[in-house]
Amino acid sequence: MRTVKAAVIGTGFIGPVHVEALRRLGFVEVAALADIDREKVEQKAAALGVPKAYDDYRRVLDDPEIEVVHNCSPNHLHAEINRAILEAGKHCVSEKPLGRTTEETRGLVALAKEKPDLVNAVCFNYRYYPLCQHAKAMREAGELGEIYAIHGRYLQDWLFLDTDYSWRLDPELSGASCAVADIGSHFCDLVQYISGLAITEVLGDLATIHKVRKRPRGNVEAFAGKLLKPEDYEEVPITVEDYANVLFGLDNGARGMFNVSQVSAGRKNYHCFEIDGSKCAIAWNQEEPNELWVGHRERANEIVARDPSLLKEAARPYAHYPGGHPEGYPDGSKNLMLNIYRKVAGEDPSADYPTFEDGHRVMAVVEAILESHRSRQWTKVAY
Ligand code: SOE
Repeated sequence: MRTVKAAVIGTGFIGPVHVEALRRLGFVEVAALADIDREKVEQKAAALGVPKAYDDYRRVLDDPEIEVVHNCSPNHLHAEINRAILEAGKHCVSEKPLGRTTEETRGLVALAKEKPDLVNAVCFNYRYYPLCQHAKAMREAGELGEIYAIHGRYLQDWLFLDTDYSWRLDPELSGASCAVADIGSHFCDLVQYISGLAITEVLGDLATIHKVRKRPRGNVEAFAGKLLKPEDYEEVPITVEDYANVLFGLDNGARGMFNVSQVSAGRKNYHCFEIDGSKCAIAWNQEEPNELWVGHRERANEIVARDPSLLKEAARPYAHYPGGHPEGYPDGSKNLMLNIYRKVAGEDPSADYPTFEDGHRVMAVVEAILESHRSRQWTKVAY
């Protein structure tokens, strides 16, 4: 495989996750990092051993050796930077959400169509856990039967205290939704991908548990988990949700529900789904990702272990170690990056990865949930 050079824009929680995943591929060189804060980007580049540090993302786009640009900036910059990456003739790997509104994401899908030679990808990484791939392969083989219902939850606690603050709570930076867009988006993408179904209508009930939060003076990363002293913060009103319950309908008539929370004490990244089919049910939990539960009525339930020898053929390449040697979050990201870069390197023209179209479709679901909450009515998803 030829060597591909990449740059990562954004050095918060997720930028370094991309750097690590890319390095594990073996044929990708992370040539540059970019962030607006010169001191921070230089420190991160030195710590991660990345040769170039830019304090303006445009310099990445002008750098002729860089073929692929990863957009790990805060949400309000996603659309602008994604557009600029494609217009500069570089492959674009965007963090979710693709943009803050469907107006932005629709425009990006249209631009991507004009650039068929450039990869456009969105990081819905949870698809690429081996047992999620196994679940999808079970559905494709007809082993779930007709899907009746999908349910699940995505719970975290990093916004549990009123002293927890993040740019994700500022609609100017994050968009009109916090928890639904940040983590509900992953749930919706994952269950649609595994089931092969599309969410067509929603009924959302959103809540802002902490209506006033203590914003630290200075910037704080997700999961930073710092406890603050009174002199360190100022009080700010919060308008976006940190909790939501959502009912939904799917295009085969199946029913669904999920809830999301970033204020559930003790839940760190508790992302779970269950899919009920006419032949069996399946359940998976991101915090125990090496087991898939298969539920039966007329015989004993099963646990499928993440052991390559037990996985469906299509899922096997996503498991890199023998059973009993756990794989998790960094490995799912590595699997996603491998698929994207096999396409970039010309090794696999039909590689499976989430595209701008997928990012747009999930944003349409998020917007419908917000509209439903506002109108207190079931709302159709306007793709
Ligand atoms: C913060 O809620 C966050 O980092 C999300 O932004 C990620 O997408 C999710 O994987 C973990 O939690």
